[in-house]
Amino acid sequence: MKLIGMLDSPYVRRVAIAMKVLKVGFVHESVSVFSSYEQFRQINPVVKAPTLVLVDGLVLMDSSLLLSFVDPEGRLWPSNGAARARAFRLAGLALAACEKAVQVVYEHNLRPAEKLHEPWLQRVHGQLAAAWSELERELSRQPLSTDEAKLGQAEICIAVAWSFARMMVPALAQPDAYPALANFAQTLEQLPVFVQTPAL
Ligand SMILES: N[C@@H](CCC(=O)N[C@@H](CS)C(=O)NCC(=O)O)C(=O)O
Repeated sequence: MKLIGMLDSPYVRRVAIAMKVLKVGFVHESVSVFSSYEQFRQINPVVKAPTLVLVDGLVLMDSSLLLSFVDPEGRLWPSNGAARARAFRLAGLALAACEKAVQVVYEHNLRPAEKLHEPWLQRVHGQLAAAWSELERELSRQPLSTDEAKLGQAEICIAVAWSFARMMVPALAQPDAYPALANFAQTLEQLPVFVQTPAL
């Protein structure tokens, strides 16, 4: 299997880290959806990262679907009802944060400055702040394990989302405002699987 996309994408990085945790073998090809658009288009005409090319050549996309495909038993999710619901909630919040941070980056990098739509940007900033606040409250109330042996999709998503936002939109991810979240992500970033799968 080939995982296509750059690790500066939180979606690509979450899949790469999860596949390593799951010990699913893959080859990573770091192709950009922007600077290597044409090369990416040859692999997947929809140009979405991450893309997973299966051994028979079938092309899959969307990080959550890729992870469902490579982990049909859901080994990176708790099986117990309440713990499972909480993990889904946390991963959902982290994925929403990824989406909102990406939207801010696109708004600034892809749109001419005079065409920035301030009301939309303010709405996205508010949504991103809400996702961080919810995560901060959850992690303060009930901390998550930082043990590499117990890493699940929620833990991976949260750390990857925070690190992406710190890298791309640091003003919108201030550690002082979300200390539990920042500490959690910083701790996970020191685990070997995270260090071996750097965002850049
Ligand atoms: N929901 C998708 C989002 C993937 C996504 O938006 N990836 C970005 C890179 S971070 C991308 O492909 N951007 C190019 C585009 O949308 O045109 C997932 O989970 O994989």
